[in-house]
Amino acid sequence: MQRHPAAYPRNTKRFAAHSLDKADPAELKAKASSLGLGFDAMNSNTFQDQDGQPLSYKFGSLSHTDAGTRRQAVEHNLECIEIGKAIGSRALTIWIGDGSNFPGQANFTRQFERYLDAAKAIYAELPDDWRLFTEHKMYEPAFYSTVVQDWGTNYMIAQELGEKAYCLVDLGHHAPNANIEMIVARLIQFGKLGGFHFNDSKYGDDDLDTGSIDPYRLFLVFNELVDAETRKASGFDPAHMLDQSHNVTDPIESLMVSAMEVQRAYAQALLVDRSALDGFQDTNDALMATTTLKTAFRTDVEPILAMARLENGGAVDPVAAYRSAGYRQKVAEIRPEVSGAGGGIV
Ligand SMILES: [Mn+2]
Repeated sequence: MQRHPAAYPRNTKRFAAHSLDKADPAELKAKASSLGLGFDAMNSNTFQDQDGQPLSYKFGSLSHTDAGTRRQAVEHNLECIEIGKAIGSRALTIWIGDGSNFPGQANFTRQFERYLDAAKAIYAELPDDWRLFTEHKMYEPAFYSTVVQDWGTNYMIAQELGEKAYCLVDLGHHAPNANIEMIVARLIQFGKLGGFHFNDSKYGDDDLDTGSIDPYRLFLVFNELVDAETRKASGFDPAHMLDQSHNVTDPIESLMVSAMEVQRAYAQALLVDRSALDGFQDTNDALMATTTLKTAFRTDVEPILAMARLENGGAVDPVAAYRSAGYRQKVAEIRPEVSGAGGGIV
């Protein structure tokens, strides 16, 4: 499935744009504006070969051993920036599938040096008011080693590139049981948290719907975000996006439910009694500290969320409203059928 990371709307409705769409940017921007929509981060794609592409990314893109292939990948990212400028985007997200599948296949150091050189060439062309997000991922499609495999390497990249470079955290791109909320805290502490690709996972990078497996982990991530927001952590301005694979559901319905799960986690995190938590932490009362978090997590905030939707002109029950509107059936009649094949890995 080709996945299109979609922005989680905060105050304005913004969506991540996938660069493969070569629709006329001006037309796209005008249509989106007429609907009150905007575009968030551009996502480059050098992890799949495109039709008519001269050089293959089979053995890498930005870190490829061949300078011409690296240049092609850099040019693609620069084109994403140009399209992004035309549609009002102000961020570029780079995720590469580069790595190796056998011990000895690649020299770790030289491969990362090539990546950094290519990333610097992209960064040099980044407009002043843009941000560059790099996304780490533990494995897949490179199953032995991945160039940007974890938040440590991601942080090194952001440090090497400069102040407009930030780390993107995709919840699915970690080892099972990794303490993602702590990674989030670290990146906030050092001013390098760029934002999120929200999703959930049972085994690996499953890209299941946000909050569908472990809503408590999502809450714990938001607990760190609210903590940073509350103490006005410097440079804290994360982008919120959903990056999921919808295989058995209507993607629009899944995105609605996932957006609500993100809002639920945020609302619950806002309910944490932070001064009480601080006190329990300072006095090493582990039981009461964790109970303070659980108390907020167990609070049913659904009535608050439903009222917030209503007051914002939305539906109390978005999925029910969407289904009764018959939108899916209507557009299915006028839009051409497209193949679901493609095997996108993000
Ligand atoms: Mn992602």
